[in-house]
Amino acid sequence: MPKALITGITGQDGSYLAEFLLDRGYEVIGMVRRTSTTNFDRIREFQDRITIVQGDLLDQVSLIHLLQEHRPNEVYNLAAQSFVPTSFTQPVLTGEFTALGVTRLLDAIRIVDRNIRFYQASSSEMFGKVQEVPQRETTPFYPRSPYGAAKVYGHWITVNYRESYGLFACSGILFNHESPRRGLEFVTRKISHAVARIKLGMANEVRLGNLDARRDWGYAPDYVRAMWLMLQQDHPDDYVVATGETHSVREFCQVAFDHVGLDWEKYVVVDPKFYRPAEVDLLVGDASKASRVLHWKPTVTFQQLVRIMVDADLTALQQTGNHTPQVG
Ligand code: NAP
Ligand code: G4F
Repeated sequence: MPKALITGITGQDGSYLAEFLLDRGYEVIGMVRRTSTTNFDRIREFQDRITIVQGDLLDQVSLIHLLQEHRPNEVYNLAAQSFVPTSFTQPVLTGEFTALGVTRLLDAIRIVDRNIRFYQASSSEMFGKVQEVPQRETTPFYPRSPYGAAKVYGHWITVNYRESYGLFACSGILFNHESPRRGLEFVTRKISHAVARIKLGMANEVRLGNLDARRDWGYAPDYVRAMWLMLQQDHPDDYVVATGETHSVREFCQVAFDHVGLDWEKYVVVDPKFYRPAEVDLLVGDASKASRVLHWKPTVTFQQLVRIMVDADLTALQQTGNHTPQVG
């Protein structure tokens, strides 16, 4: 039975990846950091089928011990401070988690077992002020936030450990991917949740920042399949994973409100509080390498994604009432 260690298992992608690997017969070890209260909402349904272990990307000794004790065949490094606005207010901490955390884990692998296959969660945020449209593996990086800069470091240290020590280390340059499990602070979920609340009479507006920003939005379960495929190849490499379509935040609002029969312009309020010190205006990926080598293709369209998210929030709110906190 192959064994995989997932850092960031309590996050959106970690929870989908764990389910995906369990379905393929993997033993799954999920690393969580110590908190005073647990945050297992996304993994509760299959928690009894995985092993939860404590570790922290800030603490290299914990990573070495984990690898020594559990001896995984594959390590998926999904843990990060992943919210771009927080990276502007906590740039040093973001660098510790999202940049240096990658080195701590790679070096733990180098010390414990160089045969471990490693996946690094790189990001389209690395392209930032884009130097080419669409963006591909060879497009130069120009990050626009401390988060983007930290991910560039994480990307290059992954390449460096592959080239220096022969590690099977891959970097997946994933464009935005969303789902009903997306954190409430990210724009897609903020919109789908607000649409459901407005439709149910629980709210009467949603305050957003830059409606002109364009993203290449895909469906998270499709993207975790790409992560796994990267580690099943004969050679380690880096891949862009994207749908190839780009849409604005405004379009996301239109489709989401349309889906419940409401006019978005009556409910969306632009609030400069949500503007960023530097913005990424346009992202659209060229995933032709992933298609050619991994035979990967997205299965969910933009319109379907928006409807999946709105429907899930409507159902959850109808079942549980208004228990979800409103967040910025
Ligand atoms: P997410 O929902 O924010 O999950 C982040 C995970 O990292 C959580 O499980 C969090 O644990 C954990 N974590 C944070 N700091 C940690 C630390 N010091 N030690 C151990 N664990 C820590 O993110 P996601 O959307 O699933 O994304 C997964 C990865 O892909 C991230 O690296 C993100 O930057 C990257 N990425 C995401 C996208 C996207 O569109 N979703 C696109 C490209 C790249 P807690 O539960 O304790 O907070
Ligand atoms: O949903 P977002 O916060 O995602 P962002 O910044 O693109 O980052 C996400 O995708 C990256 C991949 O490219 C990941 F690496 C990263 O970890 C994260 O998962 O914002 C999307 C866009 C931005 O341009 C933002 O300015 O939406 C715009 N926006 C407009 N109003 C808003 C809001 N974003 C948020 N979060 N909240 C708003 O009210």
